[in-house]
Amino acid sequence: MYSGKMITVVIPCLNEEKGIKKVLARMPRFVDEIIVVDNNSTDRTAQVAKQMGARVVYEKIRGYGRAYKTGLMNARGDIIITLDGDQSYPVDGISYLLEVLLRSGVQFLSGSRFPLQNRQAMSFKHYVGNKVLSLVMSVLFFRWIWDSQSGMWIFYREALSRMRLDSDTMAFSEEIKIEALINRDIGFKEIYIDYTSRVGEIKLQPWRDGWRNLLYLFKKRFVH
Ligand SMILES: Nc1nc2c(ncn2[C@@H]2O[C@H](COP(=O)(O)OP(=O)(O)OP(=O)(O)O)[C@@H](O)[C@H]2O)c(=O)[nH]1
Ligand SMILES: [Mg+2]
Repeated sequence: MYSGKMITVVIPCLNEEKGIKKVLARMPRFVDEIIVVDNNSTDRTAQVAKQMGARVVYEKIRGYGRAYKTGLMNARGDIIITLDGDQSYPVDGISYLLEVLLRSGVQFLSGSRFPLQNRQAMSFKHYVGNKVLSLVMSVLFFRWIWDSQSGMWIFYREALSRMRLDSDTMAFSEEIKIEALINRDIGFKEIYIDYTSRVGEIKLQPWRDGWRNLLYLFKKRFVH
């Protein structure tokens, strides 16, 4: 519990046995529920997560968005916090993000990795890709977006009932932000967070995922 609210953390994982151990070891004690979505991992992610006290939910169909939809469906907290299982997002920043959300006047807050402090944390290709996608999203939705691809969000669970979340892929990250910013009852803000290099093997395929995410922005804007 935090300020009278039940807190759930949701972490999608595909082969993150190294990273998830470090992430869960630093999880604040006030977090009531930790849901690790095991996306058909072939390593010991699920066993490690269970040993560290997390609730493991299985999603056999691969896909970042798919994993999130299954995890969010199982969440029971009033407030949900998301991050990767690769230790790249600041677990220690959770109480700070909660304080900001509680005072923000919106229901959805996204952690922005930009302006990027630690340049080693993101390859040049990822950096340019993220910047281009954020610029296109800003133009399409008439609103400056610092980090359209950020994977750390904090929001009230009730906001989910007003969102239409279709994507099963990495595009889910931009989709949930779009659903928050186009829905006045939800509201959307960004707050700076630190970002560090991931632990474990990279899964993201920059060109494939980059193109898909770019096309998805136009689909979301013009087709919905
Ligand atoms: N890529 C990918 N990640 C998944 C999938 N299912 C779950 N995940 C998890 O989703 C989170 C984000 O994926 P990452 O591969 O870290 O993507 P990224 O953060 O954009 O790329 P990195 O800079 O390599 O960390 C990680 O915790 C993954 O383990 C999947 O099917 N594909
Ligand atoms: Mg990552």
